[in-house]
Amino acid sequence: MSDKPIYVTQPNLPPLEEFVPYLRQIWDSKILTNGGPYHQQLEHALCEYLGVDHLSLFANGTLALVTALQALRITGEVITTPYSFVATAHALLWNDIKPVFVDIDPESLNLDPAKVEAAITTKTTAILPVHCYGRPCNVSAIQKIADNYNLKVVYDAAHAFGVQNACGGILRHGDLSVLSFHATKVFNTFEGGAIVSPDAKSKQHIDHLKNFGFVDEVTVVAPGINAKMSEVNAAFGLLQLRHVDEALKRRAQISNTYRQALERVHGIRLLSEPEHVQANHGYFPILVEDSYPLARDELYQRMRERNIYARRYFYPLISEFPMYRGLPSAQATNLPAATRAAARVLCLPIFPAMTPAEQERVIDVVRAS
Ligand code: T4K
Repeated sequence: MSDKPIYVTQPNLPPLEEFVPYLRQIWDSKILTNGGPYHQQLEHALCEYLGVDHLSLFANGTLALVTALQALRITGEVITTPYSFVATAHALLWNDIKPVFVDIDPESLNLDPAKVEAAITTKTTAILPVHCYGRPCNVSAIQKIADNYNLKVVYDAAHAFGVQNACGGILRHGDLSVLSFHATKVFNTFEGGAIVSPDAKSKQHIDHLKNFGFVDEVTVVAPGINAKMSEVNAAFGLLQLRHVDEALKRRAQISNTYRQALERVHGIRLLSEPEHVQANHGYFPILVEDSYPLARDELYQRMRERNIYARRYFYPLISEFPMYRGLPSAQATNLPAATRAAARVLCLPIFPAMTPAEQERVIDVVRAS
């Protein structure tokens, strides 16, 4: 096969020469980690860029999720979506919390607020929704339920870097929001993540938790973990931030091109663009409906034969993995919309360096099948 492979994503890498001065600075200072200068600069820069007041950097999004649940002392049962990356529910198991899966809304593919109340029990302490593909959850409906039942809300905002809704940054909702800066994300620090807190006290507690619980040399206030971001990762984040607007612009163009090319393809459903939302176009999901000539897995396979590596995010559902499938809430009959979406979804390649010719190759396969 002569065509170059096209992966679902490709990290946005600024020119290497631009990173060298950062590395030189790290070599000169010999400060490699533990809240060094780049770490502090990146926290400030991200607060400014994202329009939030308090943010704690993490080694990755999963540890940030685990720590967010710890910080709020969440226990018992937590309501969450099965239609996500497995880390969402794993963060609950790592805290000895029982996930209770609730179905998604078939249009937004986010947790369906209308189904949440029926899943609340005396053991429910929180809701863990995901802004899937960076598309905002129905935050007001979720908050209303949380207020009525005195529940915490932790948003898994791993996909939602830079997303704005009508009320501003999407990261301002809930008690805490968690970001991922993994290599595959819109903004990356190789590995990385963050928790967005509403106030300085929460941030301080979270900062203690990510550093073994240390407050000073001799005081440990909690059984914290090591989830700190290193200086190399933080420096790369600062460099990325200089290029992120350009990258977002290019993603928007690619997304528009896909939309125009595919919206009238029989049997292919595109998710509608949410109103009043500034999106980040981190993913381009299509739903391969029964009226399309190929089943979703056949289209996925046909693409692979042409060296195009689209991904089935999110299939299988989290609720189908062995450590979850025994839960009563994991039964497919409880999750019809999620089950349907997982069987039909295909995320097409989208990344800033994608060329028009590469995008044409992807479009051609979808149209010609
Ligand atoms: N919550 C949600 C909703 C999430 O989606 C995620 C992560 C998390 C929480 C946890 O955050 P982190 O702890 O990861 O910070 C990828 C990512 O590893 C994962 O971060 C992400 N979600 C998930 C949706 O996607 P895989 O297993 O699909 O990755 P992989 O290695 O197959 O990469 C996909 C493609 O990206 C490759 O085919 C090629 C390209 N790629 C990947 C890497 C790692 C590159 O070009 N360069 C690279 O370095 O999970």
